[in-house]
Amino acid sequence: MTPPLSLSPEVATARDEGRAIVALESTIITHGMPFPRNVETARAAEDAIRDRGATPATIAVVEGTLHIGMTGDQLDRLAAAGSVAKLSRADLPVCIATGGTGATTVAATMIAARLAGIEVFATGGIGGVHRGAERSFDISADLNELAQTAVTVVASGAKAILDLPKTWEVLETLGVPVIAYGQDSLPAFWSAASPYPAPLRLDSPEDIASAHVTRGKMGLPGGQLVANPIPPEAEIPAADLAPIIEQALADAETRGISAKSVTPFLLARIFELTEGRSLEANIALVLNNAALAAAIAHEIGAIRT
Ligand code: PSU
Repeated sequence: MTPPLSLSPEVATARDEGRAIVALESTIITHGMPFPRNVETARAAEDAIRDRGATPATIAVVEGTLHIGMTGDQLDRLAAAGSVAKLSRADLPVCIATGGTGATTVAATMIAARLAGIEVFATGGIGGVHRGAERSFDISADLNELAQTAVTVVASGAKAILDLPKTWEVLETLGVPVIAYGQDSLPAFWSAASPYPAPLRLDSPEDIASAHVTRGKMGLPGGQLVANPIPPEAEIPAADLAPIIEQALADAETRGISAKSVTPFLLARIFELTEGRSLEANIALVLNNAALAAAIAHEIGAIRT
């Protein structure tokens, strides 16, 4: 049974020609950034991939069709739509079955990429274990997805609004390779370094591609998380951010924000509290991740041919 996938002409051609393709998610557009910077960033991320000779495939569900690669018009409409569903593993089939429209999270984008035969995906930061998870049990479905879907995800670690040590512990338990790119510590989204040592470190797209292919050959389910630090000129030092994150978390608690709304609320509140600086950093790291993902996709292609 084939799901209702729709490949954009650009992605269909790239697939026919066996060219490198990089998936991009859409929740970052609808729930992660304000309009119009969201759509500008979506286009810039696509261009960062094209500039490196690979093909971008932005993924979203529009009226029941799972799009792998979107037209400029579709991106504009999605970015400007006020309330779009945020689709993770549980919601994706229901949205498709009922003709709905929604943006895909890391988990849902991995599923869609895998269905389309795309092995590399770039985003900003994965979801993870929320602070206070010992009370709320709020753990992103992104973590389980990394354990079961064979896609290499390039992100700047997990978002620093989360409980990072618990997030890394869960990924370790799930057997997900967490690979810092070119440094010994794990990045912390808006900040390049953190006190947490990286379980694995690789210094080249070739090595990351080789690890991806080896994992597949061994028949191991699941993907890899490549934790790519934000470029130094764009980072916000962790010490500057700590009180801001605390403030945003306190505001979320006061307002009773829960479940899927937590991450979008915190990102928007941190944007206000940093007077936009967090958004500039987020954009810089997304573009940097898109570029690295394109290089990894090329190397996977080179190994396979
Ligand atoms: N990267 C960003 N901004 C975002 C996201 C990633 O720079 O908003 C999205 C991804 O779609 C990720 C989601 O899957 O945040 C995590 O949401 P949650 O914590 O509710 O699982």
